Amino acid sequence: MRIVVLAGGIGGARFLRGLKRAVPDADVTVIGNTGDDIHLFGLKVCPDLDTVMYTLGGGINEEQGWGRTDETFHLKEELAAYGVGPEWFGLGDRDFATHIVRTQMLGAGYPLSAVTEALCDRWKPGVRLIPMTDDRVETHVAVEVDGERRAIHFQEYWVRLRASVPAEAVVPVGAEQAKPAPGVLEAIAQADVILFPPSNPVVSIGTILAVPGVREAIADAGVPVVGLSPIVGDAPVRGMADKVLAAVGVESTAAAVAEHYGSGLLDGWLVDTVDADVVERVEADGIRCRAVPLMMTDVDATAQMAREALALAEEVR
Ligand code: GDP
Ligand code: FO1
Ligand code: CA
Repeated sequence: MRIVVLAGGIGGARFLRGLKRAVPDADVTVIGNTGDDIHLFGLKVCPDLDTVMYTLGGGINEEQGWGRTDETFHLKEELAAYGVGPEWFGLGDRDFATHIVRTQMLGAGYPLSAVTEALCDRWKPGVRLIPMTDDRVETHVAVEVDGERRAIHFQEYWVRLRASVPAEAVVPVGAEQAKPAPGVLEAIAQADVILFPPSNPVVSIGTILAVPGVREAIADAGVPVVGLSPIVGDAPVRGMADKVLAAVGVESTAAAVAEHYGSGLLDGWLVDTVDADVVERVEADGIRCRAVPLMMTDVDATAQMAREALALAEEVR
């Protein structure tokens, strides 16, 4: 079975670990969000791609959900001693190596998709991980600071400000001109099923869908498209998805997120059992909906979520 998954960072990566446990023989292609990417210290950092790669490859810091296990921060401290920041972004020594290799290969002319493949040669995530695009896309967030509206990098909003001010708009800068990376549209066209893991609907999956051709390819693939809600009990399970959902005028409920994707894109939607009351509303919108446990407490529980998603896909096929 060929499965295509659109993934952000933690939510996408943890779901993929469960999916691999549930269907070890499946041929899984992951289309990764690159809107969170940031250039720091002359290096290109791709948080969501790395989170997927490290999580599936066994190198992730489990508690944190991003960055490397067994990490140290000597390089960051040395840079800080020179007054070189930003001090608010925690790049560890082990993680730095990934960004150095990536930046070196990009400098030598390799596209990000080829670089990602090379990095995965080491980590062996057991899926084919493709960035959504080889072109530069950077999510910016419009905020009001001291009565003035300005756009800041998504990482500055998320990490430095901890989403503490309202996001007035979320813009994937460069997306309109971006082309899907090689293999993205092909994987979608050849998929047997397409899954939206419980990733951020705006800054993870929304950004991938903003790359011209991707949304259309999914809608035209003629195979079941099934999503899992990242919103449980009217709040994100972790992170600040509610802040960026508000920026696009979507309330933080499992039903509203399904409606935001819409029946033109989604065939099936899983909500958590605590949100069972919204099943009828989602189905009235033309999206088949089931309420099942959606907390990724461990890999077995997550594998069960993946099985439920695939079962729903068969129901709507
Ligand atoms: P990020 O790029 O690291 O923010 O990760 P993603 O975009 O892939 O996923 C973030 C989303 O995952 C958040 O909106 C969370 O609500 C959601 N999430 C995290 N853990 C769980 C979980 O156990 N269950 C569900 N349903 N959602 C989760
Ligand atoms: N998240 C933080 O909250 N603080 C950090 O200092 C931080 C550093 C960092 C370094 C590399 C990396 O791949 C991810 C990192 N993240 C950090 C996570 C990341 O900022 C966000 O969680 C995602 O981009 C949101 O999807
Ligand atoms: Ca992300």
